Amino acid sequence: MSHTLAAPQSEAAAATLAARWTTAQITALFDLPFMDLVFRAAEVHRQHFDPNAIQRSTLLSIKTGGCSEDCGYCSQAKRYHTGVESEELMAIEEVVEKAKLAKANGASRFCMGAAWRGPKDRELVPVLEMVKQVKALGLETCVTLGMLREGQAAKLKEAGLDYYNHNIDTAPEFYASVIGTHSQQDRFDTIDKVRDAGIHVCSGGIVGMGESRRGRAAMIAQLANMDPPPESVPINNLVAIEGTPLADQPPLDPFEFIRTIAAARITMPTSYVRLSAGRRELTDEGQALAFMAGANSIFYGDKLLTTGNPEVEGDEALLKRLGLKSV
Ligand code: SAM
Ligand code: DTB
Ligand code: SF4
Repeated sequence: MSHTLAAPQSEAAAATLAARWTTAQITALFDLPFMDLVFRAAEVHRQHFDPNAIQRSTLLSIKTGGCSEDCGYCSQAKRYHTGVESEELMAIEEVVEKAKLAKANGASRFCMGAAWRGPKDRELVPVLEMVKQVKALGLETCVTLGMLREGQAAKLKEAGLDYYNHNIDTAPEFYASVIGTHSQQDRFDTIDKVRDAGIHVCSGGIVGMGESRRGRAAMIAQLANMDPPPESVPINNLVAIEGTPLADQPPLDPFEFIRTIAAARITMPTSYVRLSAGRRELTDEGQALAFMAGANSIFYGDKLLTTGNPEVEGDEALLKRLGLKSV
């Protein structure tokens, strides 16, 4: 595997990159008093980033519903009755129009998601064109299409793809209780293909699916121990969707969600940590705490894939109230 994206600049950087986090060490971070944990995360954040800057990506579902997989949280799995209808791949022109709008609203990256187990080669062709045209608008490009076959990552790179999102979703030992139609190893294999093609990796997971604190720590350890860690790490709080097996999952304590963000920040100091799904369920004060704990990117736009996100106007106002600027 080649690691061209984060070639160590010095011996010290090499040592940091090679450092492996154990689940026990990360559990110990989670176990810290909340204020100590957030303070530590904020210190790490300030060493590597401007703490008053937030990166904004806009998401678009380019192919909604009808997915063959059984991910227990997902509204788009065709086997669950969630009310999400299966749609065809969106027309290229429509995608480009949405990307123009996202840019006008202040997004720096445009992320296109498809409810596929993975694209067939012929399905990838129009997506490559979308990537090309969105990139030509001066936006960073990101796609999340599921598992990739040999050669597909190289084609995406050639089209101008900057980031590929592929989450490891949860702790290795918890994975099979949430997803049965593919394994976590399949996810790692796709991440390797993405990295080998020289595309930036966006990988994170979901909390609040009934995993233990140790499970959350184990998921963070898997991400932090990637060599190099993902450049972008989305931390999603489960959006419990009616019709899915996780519909009745009780909500996670928001402080535990923020602890997960802090642990991601401490263990992946140079990665963007994205406060992802579940932001609508946080108060403005909760979001400010998450930014303090090291989150420095958000999904921006009224919709995620099938569920809501905070309204653009509200986000603009919040960023202004907090004196946060855009990257
Ligand atoms: N099908 C592709 C895949 O599975 O990678 C791309 C789309 S999939 C919806 C992208 C990610 O969204 C999932 O890996 C999961 O982390 C997140 N996600 C999906 N449904 C969610 C939910 N209800 N709550 C929180 N995160 C969710
Ligand atoms: C990620 O980690 N979160 C986004 C994006 N990557 C593709 C998706 C969140 C989906 C939330 C549920 C929905 O809207 O369907
Ligand atoms: Fe399909 Fe992705 Fe949803 Fe899993 S998370 S059911 S692979 S769309």
